[in-house]
Amino acid sequence: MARKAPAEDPGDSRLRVGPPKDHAAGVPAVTSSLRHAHGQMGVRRSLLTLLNVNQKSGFDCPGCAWPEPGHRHRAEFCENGAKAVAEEATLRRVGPGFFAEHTLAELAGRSDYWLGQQGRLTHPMYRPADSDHYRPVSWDEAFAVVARELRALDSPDQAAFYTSGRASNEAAFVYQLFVRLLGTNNLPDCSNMCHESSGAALTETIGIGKGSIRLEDLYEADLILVVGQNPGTNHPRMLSALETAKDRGARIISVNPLPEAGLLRFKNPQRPSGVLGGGTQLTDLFLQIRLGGDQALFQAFNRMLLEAEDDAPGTVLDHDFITAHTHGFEDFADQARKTSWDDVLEATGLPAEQIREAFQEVLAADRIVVCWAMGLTQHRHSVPTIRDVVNFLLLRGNIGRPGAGLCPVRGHSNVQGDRTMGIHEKPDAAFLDALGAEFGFEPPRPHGHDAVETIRAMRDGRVRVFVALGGNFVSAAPDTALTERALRNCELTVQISTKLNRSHAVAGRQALILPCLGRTEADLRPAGEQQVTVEDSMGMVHLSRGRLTPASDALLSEVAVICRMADAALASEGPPVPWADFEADYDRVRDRIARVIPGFEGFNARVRAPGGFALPHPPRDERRFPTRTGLANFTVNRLDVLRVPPGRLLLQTIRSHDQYNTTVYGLDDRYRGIHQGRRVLFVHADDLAALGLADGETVDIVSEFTDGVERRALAFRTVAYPTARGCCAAYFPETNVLVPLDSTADISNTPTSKSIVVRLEPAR
Ligand SMILES: Nc1nc2c(c(=O)[nH]1)N[C@H]1C(S)=C(S)[C@@H](COP(=O)(O)OP(=O)(O)OC[C@H]3O[C@@H](n4cnc5c(=O)[nH]c(N)nc54)[C@H](O)[C@@H]3O)O[C@H]1N2
Ligand SMILES: Nc1nc2c(c(=O)[nH]1)N[C@H]1C(S)=C(S)[C@@H](COP(=O)(O)OP(=O)(O)OC[C@H]3O[C@@H](n4cnc5c(=O)[nH]c(N)nc54)[C@H](O)[C@@H]3O)O[C@H]1N2
Ligand SMILES: [Mo]
Repeated sequence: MARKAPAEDPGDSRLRVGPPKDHAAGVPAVTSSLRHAHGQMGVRRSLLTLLNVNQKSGFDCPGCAWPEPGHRHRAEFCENGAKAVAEEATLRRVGPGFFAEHTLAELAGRSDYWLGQQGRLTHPMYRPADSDHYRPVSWDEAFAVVARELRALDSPDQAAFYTSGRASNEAAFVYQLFVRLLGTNNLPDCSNMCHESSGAALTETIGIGKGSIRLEDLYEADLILVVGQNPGTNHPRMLSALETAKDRGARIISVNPLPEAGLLRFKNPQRPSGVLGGGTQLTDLFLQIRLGGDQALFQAFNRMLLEAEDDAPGTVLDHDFITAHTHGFEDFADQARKTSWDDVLEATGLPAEQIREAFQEVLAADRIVVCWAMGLTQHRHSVPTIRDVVNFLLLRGNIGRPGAGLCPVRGHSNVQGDRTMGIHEKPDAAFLDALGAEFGFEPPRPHGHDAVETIRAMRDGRVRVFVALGGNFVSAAPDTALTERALRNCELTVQISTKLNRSHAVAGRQALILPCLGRTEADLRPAGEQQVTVEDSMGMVHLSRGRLTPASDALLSEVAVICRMADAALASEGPPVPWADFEADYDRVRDRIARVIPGFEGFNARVRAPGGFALPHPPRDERRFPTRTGLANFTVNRLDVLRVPPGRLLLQTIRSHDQYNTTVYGLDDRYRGIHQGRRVLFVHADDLAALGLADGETVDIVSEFTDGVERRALAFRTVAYPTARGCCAAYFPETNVLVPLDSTADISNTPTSKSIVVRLEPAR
């Protein structure tokens, strides 16, 4: 194995480490977003663009899925939304000349940061079999290649169609329709690596895989638990919502191995006190939990709730709710009473008094909201953990009433909408029935491959064509070396993308880059300007309309790319589908969505109302739980304690403040005190000492998994950092090499990106 660290960003040699910040946002955030925007698009374009983010007639911020408040500020964007917009609206271009200059091998050796900095893709490009360069092609030629390779397969199940969560509802709907007409359910998506555990746990327990609150509920809560989430960086607009909740008297408990700046204190740039004063203290109680300890924490709460009820019958639990709306209470309660305190203390690493202190907050609160993100979903026992969160809320009737409920905070801006549109490798029968009836065909019924299964299938030659609607699969997926081999093993890989990334460089024998319009750009068609729709984290559907001149005349919208690809690939086979009409006028797509997907009746009219419309959510709206039992299900979950052999640490892979998943905007992680570098490993000072290491040393991180394969990430600088003991943290995607493909969450099959057993070795 090469002993040299991978080709890295020039900035790495200038790495500086300072103390972490104790607050988020405020003036530095505003200046930082403007500086970044100016660098990418100049001053005039920056202002025009940023003033249109999330306005009622503007475009949906491509940053995250946090909902827009009803009353919007003139500038309803955050620092990181501004960066996401600047990244797309950049004036830099990657045209045919660029590809003539660079070989694939050369591009594959570049970092995600360097690749992203090259700019927007401008032309469809084709890599002929085994060539070391891409060359320009016409759109028709490109679609002919896709059609030829799909027809050459023995079965449609030898193709897989990935989706990243930025695709609009309209693009997602025509995409899954095409794939199912082709005859497969191989529709892996970024959700498989993200909130799949939430979907799996919620569908089983409450009957719908989505959160049960609206933004207003957060404002009305007495207690908000923010668990396994870093909103200061990843959902900055959530901080304003938490601030409003605080103003109205809410208490906030943060549960996290890291003391994340945004959770501790928030300086709102849109308030005088945020610019001039000390800002708002958000967190009332910080529980610095061990990685993977949350199931134990919620089981402890559940046991204490039952015991408090025993001590004062009729005062703690919501018996009316439990009797009328739930199933399985007795079995659950029997088990919960037996929860072992020793296990709880070991798993959480928290002092018993702190858990009791947190429990007093729980007892004092009538209305409770639990928010979570990747800190809960990317562990082996994520599904049981989220089920225990559901148990916790069910005990006191905290689902389906104002100010209370479940709040899985989604990542990509339309990841929830894509699932609603049928991007799912395990579609439910009712959806397939409706789709088949509308278009006059029998959709395939067997389940398809999720993201992890798709990698296995490509590795083994069972999937030969890989198409991606957005995203950067090779960098987002686990086990980088294996995933690279898998993709290179394909006959054809196709990337529908806005920006250059590693998935264009690590390609199949033949490869296509199909460049498309982004959210910020005007989609002008002969039939008139087209708009798309998206669904936010709380089930609100609204329009998004770009205004900017497209990055190149050669770009097509995602809807157009998919419709033309489908037309070419399906030719005259199967039932007639008016692809050309769909492409010309997205209202025609929405008419079909309205007929296939419940909740979208009258779609075209309702989505044009200001602010859009809310999708139905039976548990939230009417305390109706469409589960197999017809009730909300309590569940019995074995407590899983992650044990780490001596001399080892649990590693979590996280986002810096200067990245959007695999898109690296810059090399700083300001809130954590990191400047001009990314190869850092955050470890508690006492753990460093116990391992015979110190702050500032260079180590290799070696992942230990039962398959005996040695996975190694080279040359990380240790940073003594106040994380929970026994735990460490480093950035994704640099550390994806360490996540074993076979290390996934039970049931959801999500890679365990937040709990990898590692040892550290001084870099040789
Ligand atoms: N600017 C920006 N915004 C983004 C993204 C981005 O990359 N950049 N990505 C988007 C996407 S797709 C997503 S899914 C979201 C991700 O949003 P987050 O989930 O906030 O992202 P991560 O950086 O993975 O952070 C995980 C957080 O959970 C904590 N954590 C890890 N393990 C545990 C655990 O076992 N228990 C507890 N209690 N805490 C734990 C970590 O310390 C960290 O604070 O953000 C979305 N928004
Ligand atoms: N180790 C580790 N791995 C992880 C995670 C982790 O926490 N740790 N998090 C996981 C999570 S939560 C997620 S969601 C996945 C993310 O996985 P992906 O969604 O696959 O990755 P992104 O980095 O968001 O994709 C960025 C690329 O999308 C393309 N793009 C951007 N906008 C558009 C658009 O409007 N249209 C089209 N067609 N393309 C566009 C650009 O070319 C850009 O390079 O990664 C997962 N991987
Ligand atoms: Mo995500």
